[in-house]
Amino acid sequence: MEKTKTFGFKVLVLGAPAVGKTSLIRRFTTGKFSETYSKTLGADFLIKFVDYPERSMRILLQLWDLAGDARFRFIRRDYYQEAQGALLVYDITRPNTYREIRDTHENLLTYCGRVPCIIIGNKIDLVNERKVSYEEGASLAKELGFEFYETSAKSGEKVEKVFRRISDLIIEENL
Ligand code: G3D
Ligand code: MG
Repeated sequence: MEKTKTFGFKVLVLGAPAVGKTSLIRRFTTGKFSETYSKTLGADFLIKFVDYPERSMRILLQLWDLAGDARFRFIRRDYYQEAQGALLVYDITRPNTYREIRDTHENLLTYCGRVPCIIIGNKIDLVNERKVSYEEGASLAKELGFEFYETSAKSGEKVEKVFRRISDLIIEENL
C-alpha cells in the first residue's frame, strides 16, 4: 500500500465583522454551530484534515480567522503572510458586507498576490432577511474570477463543500 502523504496549507477566512467567519470554521472543524463563544480577538486558527484517499494524500488546512476590528490591523501583515488560499465571506442579509468584498480582495492581492479564492454568501438560513441575491454574489465572483457558494454555518449547508473546494483549488495550484 502506498504511504499517505500530508501537506499543510494556510487558508485565510476574510470578511467584514459578524459575517460568520468564526462560525463557518467552527462548523467545519467541529461539526457544531455555537451561538455562545466570544468574539474573535486578534487572529487565531483551527486545523482540519481533508483526505484524498484516491491520491494517497491528506491536506492539513490551517484555517485563519481574523478579527475585523480595526484595532487589530497592525497584525494583518503577519496574518496574511504565506497564505495559499482564502475564503471571502459576506452576509446575505447585509449588503455593506457584500460591497466590502472588493476591498478585502484588494488587500489579499497586496499581501498574498493571486491565490485561489472562493466567495461565500453566508447565512442563507435567514431566508426572510435576505438582501443580496444569489445572482449578485455569482456575478461578483465571476468578475473576480472565483467560484461562488452560498452557505449557512447554522444549518451546515454547503460548509463541507466550500472547504473541500478550496483544498482542491490549492492542490491544483501548488502540487
Ligand atoms: P465573524 O467571525 O465573521 O465575526 P461570527 O462572525 O462567526 O462571530 O458570527 C457573527 C454572528 O452571526 C453570530 O451571532 C453568529 O451566531 C451568527 N451567524 C454566523 N453564521 C450564521 C449563519 O449561517 N446563520 C445565522 N442565522 N447566523 C449566523 P451573534 O448573535 O452571536 O452575534
Ligand atoms: Mg470571528
